[in-house]
This record gives sequence, structure tokens and C-alpha cells, in this order.
Amino acid sequence: MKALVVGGAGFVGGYLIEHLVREYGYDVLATKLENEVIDSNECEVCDLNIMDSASVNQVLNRFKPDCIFHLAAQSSVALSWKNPQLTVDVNIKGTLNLLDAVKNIDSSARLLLIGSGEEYGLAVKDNEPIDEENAIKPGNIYAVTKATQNMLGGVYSKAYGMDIVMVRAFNHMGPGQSEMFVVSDFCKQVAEIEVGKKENIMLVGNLSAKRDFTDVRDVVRAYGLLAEKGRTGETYNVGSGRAVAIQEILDTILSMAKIEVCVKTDEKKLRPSEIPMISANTSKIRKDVGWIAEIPIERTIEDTLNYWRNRISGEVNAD
Ligand code: A2R
Ligand code: GDD
Repeated sequence: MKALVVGGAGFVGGYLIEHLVREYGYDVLATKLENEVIDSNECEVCDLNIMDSASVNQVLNRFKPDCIFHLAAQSSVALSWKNPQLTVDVNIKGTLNLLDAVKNIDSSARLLLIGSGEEYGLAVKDNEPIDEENAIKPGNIYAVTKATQNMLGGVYSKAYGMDIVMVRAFNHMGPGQSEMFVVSDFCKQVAEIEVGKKENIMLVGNLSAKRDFTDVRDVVRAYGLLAEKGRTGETYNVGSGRAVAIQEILDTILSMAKIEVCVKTDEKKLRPSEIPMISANTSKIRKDVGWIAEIPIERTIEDTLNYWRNRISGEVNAD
């Protein structure tokens, strides 16, 4: 089985490549942007900017994958407020380039489009986990682009008989994630404060929002199972099914800190608009492919904090 991982240098990409090779023995080609690095001897690597439709066609024609995991994106909600043009270009036009390339070469490859729990946005009601049958009501620019991706996937699947599975991934976390995202951001700050690399003030944004967090190692397990057993043309939630307040995440991280940390709200981290709570009903993925998130949130947080401690102490020693 030949799997193409588009956006393979990102956070999920690294874990997914390893999972596909070790768990399934897939032959993997991972794509990255020119300035990125994929540090793996388990797969073939090539440069690909999904905005360049000719190159997308070329890569597909050459590799002829059986399965494509589309991870490439501008993946930050916060950045989508600051750079809506880039977010729309990459997440919508880039996805369209991939869909058209698969269609044009008449490929029967299964395509997994990785969307977001953010697509539901304001449709989430009464603090209840939301399922795939609900209407969506995206509440930010990133969410609009991912909702569009999902709709394009549905249309291409129906109209052209393409084998497309759409995913709505809720928040993921784990060692190696960019500090643009909340768990990594908080862990990095604690690790810097512990070694005196940063003054003892931890800057935070909105702590009242509730989100549904899953360990990246569980997330890639879901993607592998969906590629193997997901129903074509369907959308699947990938999440833990439990909403946790960002305040609770912060408290857990602070309880693991080696020193007492001062916390301060940074106005710049507050967003123009915020969905109060988003959490996944995961009945469908459990029923169809037998997936359920397994890794407890405390373990992921501890692993992420230790990742940053190692990285920061390495940097401090190198100075
Ligand atoms: O933005 P960068 O330099 O970190 O590169 C990202 C890359 N990417 C692109 N790849 C090809 N052509 C482009 N025009 C392009 N623009 C950005 O996609 C990054 O290496 C990768 C996405 O990985 P992350 O940002 O680390 O996201 P993560 O957490 O791996 O999420 C995977 C998927 C994304 O579609 C999210 O929107 C969704 O799961 O939640
Ligand atoms: N990044 C960040 N930094 N977020 C903070 C902070 C902070 O200091 N303080 C509070 N937050 C809050 C944000 O306002 C948001 O409500 C929540 O923490 C999570 O923020 P992020 O980690 O930036 O993720 P996101 O929810 O905006 O988006 C992530 O999850 C989506 C799925 O739900 C990304 O991984 C998306 O790619 C993904 O689709």
C-alpha cells in the first residue's frame, strides 16, 4: 500500500509517517515545503507547495498513491484572524488543487481530508458533545476554510465518485507541537521559567474556553483506521468526547511545575471572537472503525512538559 502524506513536516505528519510505516508497513512518500525538514529514514520525502497545482499533479502522477492523507494547512485559528488571505489560499485553494489532481489523473486513491472540530463553532449547544449530523456554524476564518474543505470533499465524492473520507479533528496535543497552540505554549513557558530563561510571568489568553483534547498518538491511530475501514463519502469526528476548560489545562501544567509560577493575561492572546465550548460526539468513529482515544490528558501534558524541558535545557547548555 502506497500512502502519500501531504504536509508531512507538520506536527501530526511526523507521528503519522511513523505510525503508517510501523503499524501497517505502508510505503510512504511525505511532502514538505522547501524550507522544512522531515527527519525520517522511514519514508521518501519530496518538496511540494499545494498552491502549485502543476507540482501537485506531478507528485501524484509519479507516486500513484493508494491513499492520501491531506494534512497541509494554515492550521492556527489565531493566525487566521491575522492572515485571512493566507488561510483561505492554502486551506481552500490548496485543497482544491489536490482534489482536482486526484480527479484529473483518474486516481482511485482514498483521500483523507483533515478538517476541524472548529467547523461546528456556534452550532455547539448546551455544553453537549456534537455529532456529525449537526449543522455547522463556523465562528472564525480558519473554521470557515475547513468547513469549505469538508463541503468540497462531499461534492467531489458524490459528483465524481471519488473515494474521500472527511475528518473533523478536535484539538490535538503532544511532544513536538508548535508553541502556537495552547498546551505547548504553556509547557514551553513553564520550562523556560524553571531554568530562569524567562521572567516568572506566564502569559495566557482566554482561560474560560472549553476544548476537546486528544493525544497526537491517538489521533494518528484514528487516521490509520479511517484510511483502512472508514466509509467513503462520510465525515468522522476525531476527539476525546470530553470538554476541558483551558483553566483546567493550566492548573494541571502548573501542578507539575518545579516552582510557583505567576500567571498574567496577555490582551494580545485574546481573539476577536471565541466559541465557548467545543467537544466531539465520537459514537460514529467508535462504531465504524472501533477507535476511541486512550491516552489520559495528564500523561500527554507531562510528556509535552518534559519535551520542552529537554529542549530548553539543551538550548541553555549550548549557549
Ligand atoms: O506553515 P508551516 O510552514 O508550518 O507548514 C505547514 C504545511 N503547509 C503547507 N504545505 C504545503 N503547501 C502549503 N502551501 C502549505 N502551507 C502550510 O502544512 C505544516 O508543515 C503542515 C501542517 O502542519 P501543522 O501546521 O503542524 O498542523 P498539524 O497540527 O500537523 O495538523 C494537521 C492537520 C491540519 O490540516 C490542521 O488544520 C488539522 O490537522 O487540524
Ligand atoms: N494558543 C493559545 N495560547 N491559546 C490559548 C492561550 C494561549 O496562551 N490561552 C488560552 N488559549 C485558548 C484559545 O483562546 C482557545 O480557546 C484554546 O486555548 C485552544 O487554542 P489553540 O491551542 O490555539 O487551538 P485552537 O482551538 O484555536 O485550534 C486547534 O484546534 C483545532 C480543533 O479544535 C488547532 O490545532 C486547529 O488546527 C484545530 O483544527
